[in-house]
Amino acid sequence: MGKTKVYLLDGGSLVLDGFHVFWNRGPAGEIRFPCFSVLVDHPDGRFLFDTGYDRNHVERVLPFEKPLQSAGQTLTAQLALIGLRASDIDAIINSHFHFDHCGGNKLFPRAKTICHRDELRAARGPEPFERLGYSDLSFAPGFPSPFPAPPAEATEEAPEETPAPLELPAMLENGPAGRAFELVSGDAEIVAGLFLLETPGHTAGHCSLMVELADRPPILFTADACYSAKNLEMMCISGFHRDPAKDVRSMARLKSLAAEHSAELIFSHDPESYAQYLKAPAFYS
Ligand code: 5PN
Ligand code: ZN
Ligand code: ZN
Repeated sequence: MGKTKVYLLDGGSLVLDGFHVFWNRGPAGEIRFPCFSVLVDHPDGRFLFDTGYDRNHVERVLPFEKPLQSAGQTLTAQLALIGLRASDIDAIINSHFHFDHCGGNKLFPRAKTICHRDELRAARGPEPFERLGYSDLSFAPGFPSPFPAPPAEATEEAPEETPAPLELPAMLENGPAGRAFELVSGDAEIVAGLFLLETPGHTAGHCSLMVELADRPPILFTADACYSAKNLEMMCISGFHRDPAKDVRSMARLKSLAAEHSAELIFSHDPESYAQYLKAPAFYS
């Protein structure tokens, strides 16, 4: 049986103010940080953890984040680096549905989408202050979006004011617009040695991912429960959060999980650490 391989797929970078990266601490000023996706090539399937941002979406809806994404940093080009096509991906696992983590989901119509049950609900009906974060709903074409992609021909009707309650049974059967969703709650072992771990607070259903490997300690992908090593050092959460107290507890959970499993933390948006990580076509195994 093959060994699990983990690839970081570079997705370019964005800019935020220091007060958004380090909530209520700053200092102010632009911070450019990386965005990436993770391919877990496991004996039981190929899993993509997050799918980065869609450059067109960010240029249209959040141009102030100054997206830099070359042709070589698209998800399609990154997969090609390791000889893969979209149809080779069996499942997407989303840490959460902020636009910089689900922008590429639509490229994988054949893959099922695995996420926390609470996260799908949150994306379906975000709080007003979460709308920009959840602005790219292209992963679930049935969801009403205040930022609809420009229609191909005719203008679509205006989005509903208040989203109707989520019909979970219908969604579990079909997924939004025919996509297959697998909703988890609680910590879950997706396949042997691949753990989706609840780290809520940044968003309602945020999760981190731990991957066990044959020849090295496990890797714990924090996703946005901890942007960077500096955030962890300072126990300082990002300025985007559903529940700041839960977000801080999740950061503490990541710290204790890393200690308990001797895991290596890989942070979601850390310019300094990212320079040290292996990037595809290189891999961790
Ligand atoms: C990178 C980034 N930019 C803006 C937002 C937001 O409004 O909620 C989350 C988020 C981001 O991750
Ligand atoms: Zn986020
Ligand atoms: Zn993010």
